[in-house]
Amino acid sequence: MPPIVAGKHRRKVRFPSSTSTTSSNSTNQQPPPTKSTLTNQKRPGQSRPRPKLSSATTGKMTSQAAPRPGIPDLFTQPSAIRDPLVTETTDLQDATLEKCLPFLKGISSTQQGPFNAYGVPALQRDDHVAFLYDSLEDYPPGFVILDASRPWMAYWGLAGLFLMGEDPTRFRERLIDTLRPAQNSTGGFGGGRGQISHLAGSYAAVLSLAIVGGEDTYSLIDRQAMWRWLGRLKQADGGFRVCEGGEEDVRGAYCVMAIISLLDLPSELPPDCEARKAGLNTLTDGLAQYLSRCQTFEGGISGSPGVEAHGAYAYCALACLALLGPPEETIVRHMNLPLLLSWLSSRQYGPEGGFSGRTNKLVDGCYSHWVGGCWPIIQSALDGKPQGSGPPATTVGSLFSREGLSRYILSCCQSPTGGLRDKPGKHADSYHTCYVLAGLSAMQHYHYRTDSATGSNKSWASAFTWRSTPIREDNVYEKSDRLAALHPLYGIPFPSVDEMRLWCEARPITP
Ligand code: FPP
Ligand code: K
Ligand code: ZN
Repeated sequence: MPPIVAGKHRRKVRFPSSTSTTSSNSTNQQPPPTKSTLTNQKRPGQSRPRPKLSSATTGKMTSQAAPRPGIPDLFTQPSAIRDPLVTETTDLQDATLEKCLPFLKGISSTQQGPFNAYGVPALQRDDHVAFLYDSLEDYPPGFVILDASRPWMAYWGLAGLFLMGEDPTRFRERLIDTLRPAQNSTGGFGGGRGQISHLAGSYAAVLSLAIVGGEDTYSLIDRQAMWRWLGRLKQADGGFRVCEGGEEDVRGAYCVMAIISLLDLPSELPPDCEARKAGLNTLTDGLAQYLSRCQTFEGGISGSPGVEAHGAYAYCALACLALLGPPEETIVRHMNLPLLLSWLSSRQYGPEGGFSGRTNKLVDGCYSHWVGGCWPIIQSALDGKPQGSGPPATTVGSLFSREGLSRYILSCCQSPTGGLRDKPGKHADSYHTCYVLAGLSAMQHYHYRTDSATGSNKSWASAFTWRSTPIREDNVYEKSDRLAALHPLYGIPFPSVDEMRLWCEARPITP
């Protein structure tokens, strides 16, 4: 993803009747941390053993000021287990830890409070809401690269605002004006006017339109042309290219399944498409097998067969499998679950509490969604066939530390000028703001499936059985920091999923 920074050029644009409540003007009572020093200023030779974390080393590596009360040592002390080999990777990890520790301890001078009894700072609601509204306004010429990401900018802004309790439907007219010229008569949406259709842009466009909702909005989408275009992206090996002539990867697979299930497009391949010549009949033929080939020796899931496992692709693949059918069938059948659990669990780091995207890389706030979003799907797969209209009577429970991730998000990912970020030292952007908030929301909710689905089309039934309920116990954040819930497979509000689906079901496309 290109970095999207709406920093100093931001315009303060607010709607008059914002529903957000808290204002953030508390003081940081702790003295600023001592200036941090890194043990490894120069990179030692690859073969040199990495210094043990004796208390002296720990003292040098981590700022020595005492943490705020209420924070367990697990989140303020470097991990006891260290790779003994010094490499560029371990240096970067040490430097990242050094940057994060004052934030985890709640003693960085750039953190705003108030801090609660768990030593966790409040969500700076007003600042993040202002940042998101600004992200939907004009950009100066230097941001021209964003012209190819108009549907994404809309999605991140609208989903983020919904999570924060704002009303995204007020953007309905503006969204239609923005997306109408981005749609191509040959099917799908490009990043903006005059750009070829791309699955990522089309996915973001459909999700944004679903969020703002309404008759005019839904009818903007040429569903017949969309279906024909998707047929042209289908490949003989079961996967999808992201655009005509473009690369084939797991993003494509997920975006197509999200689009056809929300828009109730026919599962059959259009009569004239290439994939039919390879013996395929439906858009879903061979897809689960393709995803299965993307699971790597580590247990994670890669963008395409044979490359490195990554959290963002893992989410795409698992959400795609959960759209294809009940996850206790599709995921269990097509993934090695024990190996996947091992890799997914390894994505959460201590003491940071946040997730990394891949082995030997760093925590990043956006993986709160990409990796954090895998967990409810896995949990549901392990809970098995839904039994009633409410949450299952027994559940495997949380398979990761909700507390750790909540701490990382609230302590390390809030930019002092509004918006959320990858990690301390990085700028906020609307991509990270959206996905960090989505991760925090997922921490605050329990997502499960029921035995009844919205709509009548049985081929996508499982996708429409998800519900959510707030988790009330074991929280380290305040009531006022609660966010709205998103559908775990689509990343949009539950009612947006149901309304778009029902509207489309009532207007079937004839193949
Ligand atoms: C690595 O970046 C990132 C990737 C290889 C994947 C990015 C993909 C997404 C964010 C998901 C796209 C999903 C859809 C639905 C279109 P990096 O090397 O900068 O970061 P890292 O060090 O954390 O791996
Ligand atoms: K990253
Ligand atoms: Zn990121």
